[in-house]
Amino acid sequence: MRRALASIIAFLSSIVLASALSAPSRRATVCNGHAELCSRNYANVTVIGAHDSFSFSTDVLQLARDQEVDVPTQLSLGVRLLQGQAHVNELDGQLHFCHTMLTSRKLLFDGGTVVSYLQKVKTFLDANPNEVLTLLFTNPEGQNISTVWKPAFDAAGITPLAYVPPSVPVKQSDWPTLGQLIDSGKRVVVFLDSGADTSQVNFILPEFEMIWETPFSVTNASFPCSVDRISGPLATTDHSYMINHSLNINIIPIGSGVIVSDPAAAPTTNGVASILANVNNCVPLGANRNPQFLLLDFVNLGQAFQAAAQLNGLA
Ligand SMILES: *[C@@H]1O[C@H](CO)[C@@H](O)[C@H](O)[C@H]1NC(C)=O
Ligand SMILES: *[C@@H]1O[C@H](CO)[C@@H](O)[C@H](O)[C@H]1NC(C)=O
Ligand SMILES: *[C@@H]1O[C@H](CO)[C@@H](O)[C@H](O)[C@H]1NC(C)=O
Ligand SMILES: CC(=O)N[C@H]1CO[C@H](CO)[C@@H](O)[C@@H]1O
Repeated sequence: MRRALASIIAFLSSIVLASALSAPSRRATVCNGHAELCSRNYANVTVIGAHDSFSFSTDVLQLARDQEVDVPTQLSLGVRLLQGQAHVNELDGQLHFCHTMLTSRKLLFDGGTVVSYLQKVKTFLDANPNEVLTLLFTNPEGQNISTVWKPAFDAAGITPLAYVPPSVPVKQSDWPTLGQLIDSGKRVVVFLDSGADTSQVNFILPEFEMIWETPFSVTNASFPCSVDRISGPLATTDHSYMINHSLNINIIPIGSGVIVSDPAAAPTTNGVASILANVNNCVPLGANRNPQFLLLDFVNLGQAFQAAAQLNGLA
């Protein structure tokens, strides 16, 4: 009896010991859908971004839309960068995703509050623990990052998931791997195009100090490449980069005009050939590396995810 008890105790303690020893092996084995990506530097993976992710509509008469499917659907398709620009709405005093004619030559579209948008993003992150996501927001009004932007991330529960680099700017080669970001639980990388100051809010990173962009509002289907926006002390080659691969048409060609994204062209624009041609135009400017981000309209049309897989050597 006593011997039986002793062997039961020995057996139980071996289980406890085994599980204690196996605890550190809780390492992600699949990252953003692929085992091969776990050991890749965050900035060395090409991902599809949804331009104006908030401005989705299936209504063809809604000229101000840039997407057809909602943010959860964009994410389920494989989008891993969400872009949007935000303004404080005069009616409710809240930060809303929207675009306005005044700041971007685009028609008005109210995408709801930033908090409600980020709550949907949080739902996705909770359900998909092995995914690294980039949020790239535009702050045309220069809204305060401590008093306006950060509270939105706090309210949605994103702040604890946001990656805080040891110092800023981070060189392209110095980012952690996707596996490291996932294992540390800090798997959301947040950039703001203007107004970021990491001495005030440590996880809202200044975009152009680390990422350069090609021109936006492109109306030339050949997508000539140039370094359009960049800043900070790092060399161009130490930045990663984003191509704005969306094609617009000018519907009011007077003055600077009013452009709308062209859904009829999207299947071609988002096809492998058009994307790879744009990438090839840019690679010589990007230290012979592929772009980290391909920012697209109408992400559900075309074969963008196939193009990204090819660029990542996965297809
Ligand atoms: C990742 O690194 C490989 C090898 O240097 C390179 O061919 C590829 O273009 C890089 N991709 C990005 C997005 O940096
Ligand atoms: C944002 O608000 C904080 C707190 O009121 C203030 O200390 C900071 O200077 C403001 N930042 C800017 C850029 O105005
Ligand atoms: C479009 O881009 C191509 C490739 O750079 C260039 O040759 C052409 O002149 C551009 N067209 C216009 C109308 O700017
Ligand atoms: C017209 C338009 O929406 N342009 C956007 C292109 O994407 C960049 C992303 O950083 C935005 O800053 C621009 O506003």
